[in-house]
Amino acid sequence: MSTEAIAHRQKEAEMTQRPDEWLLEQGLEPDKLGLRNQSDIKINLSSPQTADANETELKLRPGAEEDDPSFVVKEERKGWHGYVEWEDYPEKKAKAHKRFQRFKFPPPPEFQLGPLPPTNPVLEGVRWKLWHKAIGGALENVPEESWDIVVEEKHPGMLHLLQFPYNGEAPKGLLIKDPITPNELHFVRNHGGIPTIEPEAFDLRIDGLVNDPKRLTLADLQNEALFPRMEKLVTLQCSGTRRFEQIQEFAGEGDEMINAPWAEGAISTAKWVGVSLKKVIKYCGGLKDGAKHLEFYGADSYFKGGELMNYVVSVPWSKVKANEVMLAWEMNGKPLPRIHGAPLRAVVMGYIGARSVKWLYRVKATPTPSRAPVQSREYLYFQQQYGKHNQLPWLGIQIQEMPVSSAIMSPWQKEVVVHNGAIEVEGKPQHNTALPLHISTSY
Ligand SMILES: Nc1nc2c(c(=O)[nH]1)N[C@H]1C(S)=C(S)[C@@H](COP(=O)(O)O)O[C@H]1N2
Ligand SMILES: [Mo]
Repeated sequence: MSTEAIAHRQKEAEMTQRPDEWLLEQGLEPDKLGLRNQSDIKINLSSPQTADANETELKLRPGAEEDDPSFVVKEERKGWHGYVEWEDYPEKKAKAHKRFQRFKFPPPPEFQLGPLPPTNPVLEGVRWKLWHKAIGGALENVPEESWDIVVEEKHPGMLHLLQFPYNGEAPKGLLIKDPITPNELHFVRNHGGIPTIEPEAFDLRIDGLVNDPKRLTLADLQNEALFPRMEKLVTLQCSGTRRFEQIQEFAGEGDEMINAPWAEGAISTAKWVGVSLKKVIKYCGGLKDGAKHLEFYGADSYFKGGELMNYVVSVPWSKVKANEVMLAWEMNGKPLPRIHGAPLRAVVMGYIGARSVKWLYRVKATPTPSRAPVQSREYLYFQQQYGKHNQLPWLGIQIQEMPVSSAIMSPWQKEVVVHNGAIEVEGKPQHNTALPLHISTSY
């Protein structure tokens, strides 16, 4: 070999550049770009599902206190599977907190920094699963049982963003097919497991500042001699919808909650049948002086900051008075699916989805908005000036109404369109409208 050829070979061997280097430098493959870490923070990008892929087993904290074996989480009502009452029993909440403190849980996923895994379910929810295992008893098998219900009740084409608690949306093509979203394709946003409540065993408790507190069975609510039937076409929108875009476009500035990376699909329309909550309150003798809000209690168990609770939020009486809050048991002509809140849920028209409480078992009239974390510490608007790290819950405004969101659903993001002078563009239902945006436009 000539010296020239040898030198050439050596030079070739020195080429350590990755072949797609120029694509990366030009930002053409942003998801492969990685992270320029100029801090002391150790960031694990290899496992976006948990910060450490090996930490999927339940581990005791070193020096953990002895467990109290007499504390077993039980279901207290026959025919109510997966329902544990927390709000009535502060001592029980305290015991759950103590048990919870014995364990060391893996840190939250870092998917906002690393690429999302190309899997369906996208994220597994390892921490939520471990929280259930740690508390045990009636909640131990809830993650597996809830996933079985997803498989049974949802369309096989769903995009599972988070396996547990289950969060899923329909792919764009299926979502815009019909103005009314079929039940199997309606998006799902859960904060915990899915309770299964037998309709015959169910009752709704109405208490707090009402003149005549009552428990109403499903048959009572469905009795047209007591309450006129209400039927409404309502578009539900989760306030987290399009979070993924927000993360991509405004990294570090916006909503990077360790939750479902929603695309445009956390919005769906259904025909709901039920009764107006206003009539139910009237049937309970109306509100007492000073009552201004209605607190809604969901039967699922929600883990937040090392505490266990039921899913609780509130809406103002003015919203109820306008007949814009329905207690619904039917969805698109079928009994409410378990995953959408059977046997009874709230449907709050024109508010963020979070107020439409599923597995609704209690309505309590109160003087103030709910202090529960989902109402008072989450779903808040902040003035931009506060800056992300100065946002204290009491500086926020609780989100009820939410601006309209509309999106082009076809063509897709960054898709190249070859056309003959006219581009076909399709849209999706807007909040509060029943009809999809379906436009054809030319340039
Ligand atoms: N009990 C209960 N109700 C709930 C939730 C929940 O986690 N638990 N999630 C809320 C949120 S954030 C939304 S967006 C809607 C979603 O309703 P869907 O799953 O029927 O689409 O339910 C709301 N009601
Ligand atoms: Mo939501």
